[in-house]
Amino acid sequence: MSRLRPAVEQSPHPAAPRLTRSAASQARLGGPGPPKELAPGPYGKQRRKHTDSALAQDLSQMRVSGQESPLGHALDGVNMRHASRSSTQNDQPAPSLPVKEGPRARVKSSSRGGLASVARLLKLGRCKNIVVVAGAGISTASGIPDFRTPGTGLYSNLERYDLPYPEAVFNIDYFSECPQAFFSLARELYPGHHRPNYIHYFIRSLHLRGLLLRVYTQNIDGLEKMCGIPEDKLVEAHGNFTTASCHLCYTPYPAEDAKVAIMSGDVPTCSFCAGTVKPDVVFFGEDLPQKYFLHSEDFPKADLLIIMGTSLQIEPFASLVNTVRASVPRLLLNRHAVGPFLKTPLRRADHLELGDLLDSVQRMAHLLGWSAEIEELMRSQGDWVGPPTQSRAIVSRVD
Ligand code: CNA
Repeated sequence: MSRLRPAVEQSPHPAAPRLTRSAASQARLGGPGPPKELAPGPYGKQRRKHTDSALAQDLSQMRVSGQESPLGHALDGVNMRHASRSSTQNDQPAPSLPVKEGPRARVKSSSRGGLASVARLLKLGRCKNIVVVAGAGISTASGIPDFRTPGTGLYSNLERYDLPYPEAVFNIDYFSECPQAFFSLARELYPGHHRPNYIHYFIRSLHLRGLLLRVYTQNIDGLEKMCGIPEDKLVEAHGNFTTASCHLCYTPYPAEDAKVAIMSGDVPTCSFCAGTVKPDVVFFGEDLPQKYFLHSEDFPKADLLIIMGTSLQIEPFASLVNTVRASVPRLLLNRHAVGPFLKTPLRRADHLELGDLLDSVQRMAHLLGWSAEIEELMRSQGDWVGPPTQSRAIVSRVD
């Protein structure tokens, strides 16, 4: 499978570089499942040591497809294990990653019936194995900014670290040099600061009705778990904060001690090699958690795919949405068209509803007659603070 996504002809932006958390994982996308050497480690995931073999090194390289790695410029002198260099664009200036999202005007949200069509399918009982693919956009209503919406706080907060591009915060070499950028993000995202919102509870509601096959999230904020979606229904593809280990020798480190150090501005260090310890959030070039490989069973089985709040920029996660059967309805709920929804004409079974995600999900719940149940669920966990018409009132923050 190609590591590159096809160029999007109608996009006004330059061809978007694609990032891969683990090219090794992508190579296995759609394959028969996890290879034996990736048996679960002590924390349910394996992190490939970069010295394993030349092949392993090659497969674990971070890719910024079609363009010079921004870090190639930004981190002169740093041993760039992961930086890749395109033979055709070596002299490009260090880019800030362009947003690969289509202009709203080009794709009409109503052109394929969007929410209403999919709600109808659900009501007809046609969708009983729903896979949800989620990104940072589902947590913005909880007060956690995403990366790509301009002018939001998360990236602004990181600006003082002079990151070459937003995702450098997840680059292991950048982390080696400047752990404080990631630790600043970690202080924001450590569970306890934010509460799940209506969108998380909508997903839980799918589960309570026996309709949720699995939710695959790129988020590391833990809000899916916090709203009550059970572990076995959840794949946190980019890891989480519940365990920690040394970024050099992978020696486990007590997660709570790491949290205390990071929250108080200290740098936790490994007692074995003195390397910097980080929470087990997946960085570029690291393998994805073992559970991620459930995708090879789940996606062929899915009878509805709901994609929410993601720019579909990070591989191998982004390509998952192309692995459902062609006849399976895919619903994109996002502010902009992304990924395969940028192509025109859309695939026959594709639906999209563009706009604020919280509003879209509330409307969908209304169409399905689920609003009262979701509100009750939220009330029972102390997360309901306002009527659905006042979208922003649902945002709750506990710190
Ligand atoms: P992203 O690249 O920032 O894209 C988010 C997408 O959601 C964009 O297309 C936005 O237009 C859209 N969006 C944001 N808010 C709304 C809204 N209210 N209504 C509708 N659409 C909205 O984030 P991705 O998840 O695609 O990128 C993957 C990275 C970002 C992951 O690896 C995460 O680890 C990382 N991240 C995680 C968090 C979190 O855990 N909450 C926050 C920020 C970044």
